[in-house]
Amino acid sequence: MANSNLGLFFVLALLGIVELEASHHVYKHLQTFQSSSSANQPYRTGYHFQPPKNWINDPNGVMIYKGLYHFFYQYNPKGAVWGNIVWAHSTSEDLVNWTPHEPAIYPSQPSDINGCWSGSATILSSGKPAMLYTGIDSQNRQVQNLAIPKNLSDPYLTEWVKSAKNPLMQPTAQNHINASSFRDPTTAWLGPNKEWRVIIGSKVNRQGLAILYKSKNFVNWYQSKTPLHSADNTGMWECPDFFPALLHGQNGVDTSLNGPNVKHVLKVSLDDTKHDCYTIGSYDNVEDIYTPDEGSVEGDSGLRYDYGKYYASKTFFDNVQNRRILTSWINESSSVADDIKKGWSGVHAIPRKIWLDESGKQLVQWPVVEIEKLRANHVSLANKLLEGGSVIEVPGVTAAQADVEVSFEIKDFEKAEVLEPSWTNPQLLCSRKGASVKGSLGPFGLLVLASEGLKERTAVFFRIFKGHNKYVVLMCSDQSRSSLNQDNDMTTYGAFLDVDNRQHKLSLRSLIDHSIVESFGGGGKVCITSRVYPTLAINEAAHLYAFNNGNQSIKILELNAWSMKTAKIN
Ligand code: DQQ
Repeated sequence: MANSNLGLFFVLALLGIVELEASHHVYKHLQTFQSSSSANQPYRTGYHFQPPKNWINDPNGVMIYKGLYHFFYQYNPKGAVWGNIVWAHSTSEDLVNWTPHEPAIYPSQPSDINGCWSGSATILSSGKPAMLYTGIDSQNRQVQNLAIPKNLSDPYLTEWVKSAKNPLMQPTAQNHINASSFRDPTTAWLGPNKEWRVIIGSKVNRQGLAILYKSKNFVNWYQSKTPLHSADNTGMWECPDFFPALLHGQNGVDTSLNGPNVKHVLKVSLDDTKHDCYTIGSYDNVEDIYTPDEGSVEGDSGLRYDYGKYYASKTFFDNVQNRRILTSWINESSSVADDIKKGWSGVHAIPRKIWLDESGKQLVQWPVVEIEKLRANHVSLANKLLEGGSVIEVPGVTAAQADVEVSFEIKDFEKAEVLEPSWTNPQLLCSRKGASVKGSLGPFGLLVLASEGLKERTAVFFRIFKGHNKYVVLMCSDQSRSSLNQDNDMTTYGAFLDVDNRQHKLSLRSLIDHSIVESFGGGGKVCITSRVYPTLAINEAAHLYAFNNGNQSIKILELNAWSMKTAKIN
């Protein structure tokens, strides 16, 4: 951006930050501001989903139709900050390469004239897809609308027709629904009485709510007397997602399935903290009540899909490959000034297969297998001892765009540091004990997007502690030295990883893509995604290392790394 533009930006930004509305910062004057974005774009990704320019947020209406994956998403066609929201649309045969289409749903009627916000796809019994989405109506109220494809024989579904009956659900004086907290309908499911059910995110004071509506024909909806679920002191629930998961195995199932071998998952995106949290429980489809299992923690201290940056996610059932797939928006960690300068903001995570762990107590996630077709230049290491204090380079891959899988062997568990009883917050523990803080068993792991000499590096690592009556594994992603540009949010992320210590083995996979690092610990039991903006470690100047900063040796049992080819995205 030219200097005069930058000056203008700061003046506008000062005047323009008007309020925090519906979870997104509103920079009114920047919503239609198109800078002549620079040609030097070290932070654009090679295989993560993003459009050529502008702002994106939540995935919407994800589904498979006639063998094609459809991906819609919140998009500002006019600028690099949130605003002017439409549903942009891309399709794919493999979840890796994406073809763009014209926006599918955009403001055009009184019930969505001020914005087409998030929503979901439901495949009706006839096989016909239907989109329920939130419209911001002419009075700025949040209401729920329906759109269906114009031409079902077109696999690309490029044209969508809105129901003449919109809005189908709206706040009224009778239902007392708050018109600015009523949004993001889920995929609907069929109950035993053949009525459709859908939930909408809401809140009453600080109580988060999943308001339940029912319908026989998908057009006339009535509100159920009680919400499907609510939880005190959790704030607004955005983008809820409610789906069944099999007790055993990795297959996904249709959203309407219920029965003895099934648990239910309720995910809510907490507006207050911008975290996607979930509980696992049971769904009584006669009373229409969801009850989290005993011991399930609600709200921000509960389980999260991802302990880094990962918000407004949505799953869908892929009935061709019998799997449930999770998609999500990954926001920037850079300043708004830098977003304006580069002309875009936001990427989407690599779609993940998601299933219930054998314990039934948490979900497991793994990048869809299709992403592996981008792998090239395989390099590997085996049985390599990482002595305390050592750093070894993994040469031969394009470290700015790579996929790395490593498994470590840990001996001498009894040498682990003692976990103080007050160390209950893993993120805090990771930031106190970052990668450069020496330990006993760890920190050990990977240094990604690292510059030669390690002035810049993002450290993804483990530390093992001796807890009260078991060993505790901490997984961290330390961004504190990820960039020399201090304008970025460099928060360190962390989570405890529930693994069977007796195995003495720990695995880590990181998908590295210029400004995003998605890491999967313990085979996908803990995921941490971070956005980083190195100034030195860019493109060919990026390096990849394995490290151990504990005083005990750790063995790399196996390390496999690949350069990742660039996908054809939009
Ligand atoms: N984003 C949408 C809302 C949703 C929020 C607006 C979550 O529908 O609640 O762009 O990021």
